[in-house]
Amino acid sequence: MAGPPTPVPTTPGPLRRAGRRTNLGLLGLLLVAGGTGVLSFGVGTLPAASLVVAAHGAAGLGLLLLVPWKSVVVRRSRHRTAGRRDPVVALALAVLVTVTVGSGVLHAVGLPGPWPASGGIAALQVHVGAAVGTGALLVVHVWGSRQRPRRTDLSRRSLLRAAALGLGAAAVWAGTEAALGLGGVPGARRRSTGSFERGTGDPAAMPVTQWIGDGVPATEHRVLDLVAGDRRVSVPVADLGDEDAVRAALDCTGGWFAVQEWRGTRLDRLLAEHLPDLPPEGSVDVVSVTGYRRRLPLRDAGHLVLATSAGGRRLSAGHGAPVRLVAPGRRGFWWVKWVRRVEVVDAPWWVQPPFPLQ
Ligand code: HEM
Ligand SMILES: Nc1nc2c(c(=O)[nH]1)N[C@H]1C(S)=C(S)[C@@H](COP(=O)(O)O)O[C@H]1N2
Ligand SMILES: [Mo]
Repeated sequence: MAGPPTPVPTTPGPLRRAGRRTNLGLLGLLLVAGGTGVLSFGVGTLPAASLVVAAHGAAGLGLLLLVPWKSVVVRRSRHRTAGRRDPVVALALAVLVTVTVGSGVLHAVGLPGPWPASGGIAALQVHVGAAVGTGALLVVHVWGSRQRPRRTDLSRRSLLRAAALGLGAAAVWAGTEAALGLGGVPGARRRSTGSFERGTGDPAAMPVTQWIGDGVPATEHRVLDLVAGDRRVSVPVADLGDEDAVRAALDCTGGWFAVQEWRGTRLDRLLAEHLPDLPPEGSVDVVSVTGYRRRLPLRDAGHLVLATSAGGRRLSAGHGAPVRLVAPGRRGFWWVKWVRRVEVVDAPWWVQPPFPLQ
């Protein structure tokens, strides 16, 4: 594209200051958004979840505040060659950030999908996929940047500016939430984890959800193995009690939740009955007949239920029959379906992949 050099456009007023600080602000918001996004999948209890999800919304929406500045930075960099980034990466990054923010907002407003037109994909699935892509491209885009940390990055002025950006971002988020409420859109009714209610009190109306690619077993297994060291007890599933009931929300990271009355046997009682004198510390591996598994702290056993029914009806195959884990206060991926084995182990619960692999 040869031709006479175009003059560097002049920029009005405050936008003239666009530059390094704009880029640092964007980077900071993207890092906070990515971190709180992942964290939002890990937090299942309400006060904590509200904070994480609010911080996430603020960081994500706060990006919009910097768009006018960033466009000046981009326009200026077209007139330089030194220090220019790969324009293909930069463009792809801009597209991915736009898709990430757009799909996040689509979910929050109340169009969570899954839409038939997209092959049954939900807004949050698009969102997380685009966010992962954003993270990868961000590394490439920032790598080789000539920017090095400067002492002035921690000056009083810079910190004030960062605080102003944080406040502005929080204001955009609060304004958005208020608008959703005033508009009476479906998004106003989402839980503080961001999930929409689907099938409360009516398990049959609850979506059947797999984490990645697990499948509903063709036949029901009949025994549950309880294991600790070299002790192993096989309990017929038909003998499991139903004396323990708990009302709890199954809250899927796919963006929906349902409250049911779950009924079955509390894990601490089951273990005490069949494997007496367990040490108080350690973990339990709850393993599905499909191989899907989660490790939980043994001291939580008093809050965990091996459930055989929901809403007064026997569990359906899709929802985990003959027995599933009910883990109140934890996100859906902890609620292992089709439980075949419960094994007490010494290793701490966090010695496992943070999210299931199947
Ligand atoms: C580059 C990274 C990311 C950006 C810029 C971003 C941005 C956003 C935005 C703008 C929203 C809408 C907030 C609102 O309107 O209140 C949102 C919602 C959401 N995001 Fe992200 N996000 C990112 C990464 C992630 C990741 C990695 C996850 C999960 C692993 C995630 C999970 C969520 C969830 C669950 C919601 C719905 C929250 C709600 O309904 O208020 N995000 N995100
Ligand atoms: N064995 C097994 N258990 C599982 C899953 C899975 O894929 N396999 N998915 C988990 C996830 S992500 C959720 S949200 C809940 C969904 O339960 P439901 O299908 O009964 O609605 O089951 C959890 N238990
Ligand atoms: Mo889920």
